[in-house]
Amino acid sequence: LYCTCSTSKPYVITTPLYYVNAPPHMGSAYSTIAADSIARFQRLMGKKVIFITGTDEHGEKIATAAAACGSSPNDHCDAISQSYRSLWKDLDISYDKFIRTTDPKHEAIVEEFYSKVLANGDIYRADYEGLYCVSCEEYKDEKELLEKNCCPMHLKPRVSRKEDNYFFALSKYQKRLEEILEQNPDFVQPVYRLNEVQNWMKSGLRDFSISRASQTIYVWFDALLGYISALSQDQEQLSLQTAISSGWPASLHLIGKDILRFHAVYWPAMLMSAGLSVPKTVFGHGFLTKDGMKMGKSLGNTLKPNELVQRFGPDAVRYFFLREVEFGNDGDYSEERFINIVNAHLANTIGNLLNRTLGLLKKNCQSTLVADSSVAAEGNDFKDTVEKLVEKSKLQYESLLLSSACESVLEIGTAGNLYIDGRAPWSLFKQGGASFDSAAKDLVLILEAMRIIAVALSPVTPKLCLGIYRQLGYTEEQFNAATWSDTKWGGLKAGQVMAPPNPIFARIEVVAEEEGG
Ligand code: ME8
Repeated sequence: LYCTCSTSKPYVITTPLYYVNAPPHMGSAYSTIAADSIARFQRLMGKKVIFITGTDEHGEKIATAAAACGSSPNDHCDAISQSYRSLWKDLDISYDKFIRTTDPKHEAIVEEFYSKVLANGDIYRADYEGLYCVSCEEYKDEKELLEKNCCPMHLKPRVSRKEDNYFFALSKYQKRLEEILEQNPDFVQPVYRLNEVQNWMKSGLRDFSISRASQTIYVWFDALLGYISALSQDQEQLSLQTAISSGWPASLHLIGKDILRFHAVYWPAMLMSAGLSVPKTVFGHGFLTKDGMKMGKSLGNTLKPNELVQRFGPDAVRYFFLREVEFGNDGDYSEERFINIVNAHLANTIGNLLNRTLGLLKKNCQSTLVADSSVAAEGNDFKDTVEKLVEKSKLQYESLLLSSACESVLEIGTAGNLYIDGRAPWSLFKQGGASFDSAAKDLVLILEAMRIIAVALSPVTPKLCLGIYRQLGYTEEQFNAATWSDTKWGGLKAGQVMAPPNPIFARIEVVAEEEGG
């Protein structure tokens, strides 16, 4: 059942399907930004990528949220779902499919799947009594309780429920799940999340309720299937089979650690029951915190991503969270740190290096390269440094070490700054003769390094990288057609004309607050 993916199979990557109980916050944006950078990297690697995101529109808290703002559930869902789409646009999210779980096509897939699981004898009816957390949409064990019946995640009391339910026979899959985890150490990542799942499984899997006898299908059972129905969305024939032939199983489910067990345990068991392959990898990232508290819709302490984007632009937001948070771990947001990092890395290390190099090129070489970058690099170890760093970043992207990948690419910029400062081409130009010629070659080296940065950092900061490419005399089409093979040294050629200097990334200026203001 475990997929050994062939090269022709698309790389299918998913974000969680977000609840529409409230507009997106920085936590929702974080998962999606990370997924987008991975999708973009895989496209650079030549993969056909299917990047799935969307909204989860069932469940009690959504109905409650709609009622609270006086809208009908449909209008409420339409409006919030749309706010996700528009944030994704503002953040340059290159998704391929946006699935809404209220889509009738999705509902048809859920029915087909349900009947397969039913036919397999994995659904039975029984009474159930327990404590339910509406925010998690999950029954909780006594041992998971804080005092006063509170859910530790949402700090809200759980409600006692007794219902006639349909259950999914999860316990039947204990052994097979253990085998998957053992045989595929990459199935749950990072490794400390795999340990969490294994520990959780040790206490024995309990069957879970998938529907109240009187009601619709349990939100989680329904929502997870969104990943599959997204794949058959545009197919003429709507069925599990078309979804599968369109790319199932997923290569990577990217989720927050809060919903790890649904993805790493419930979901593979459901898939096995229906006779489908399990995903290749489930990656559980950490939480963004603000003042040390998980940022979340239920807690109301959110950072508004659209405000951040408006103030600082998409690249700064994408870069900060991917570079600053070690992918997998929690990370804290502070405005001061945000501004410092973005200024130091994007405005100084990259932007300023490009700008001063283009300034020198304009002044001394009419903005034209004097040599092929491969020729200019002869007998110079700067090229080796760049090649090593870019190779390192590739391996890091492949291993989902996104922060390290950013770091390696930035090191190319740091090496460029060191090189230019050491060589001081501005004085060599003044000396004339052979010194002038070697200074002109130095500029070619730096600009070639900038070209490589533009390709290698494009999964993280696409707009900024397009800006670099343009200044190096390329078109947007050429940028869009770039692949990872373009990180190879030797792209810039003699005679190529660069744009005049024009800062590609404006430093964020901190406006000192007025006394008392
Ligand atoms: O759970 N830091 O939807 P959801 C980082 N509908 N990421 C965070 C975060 C934070 N503070 N808060 C939330 C659901 N997230 C279900 C999913 S999937 C078939 C159904 C991210 O709107 C994180 O990825 O509550 C988390 O898993 C996701 O938002 C949950 O979004």
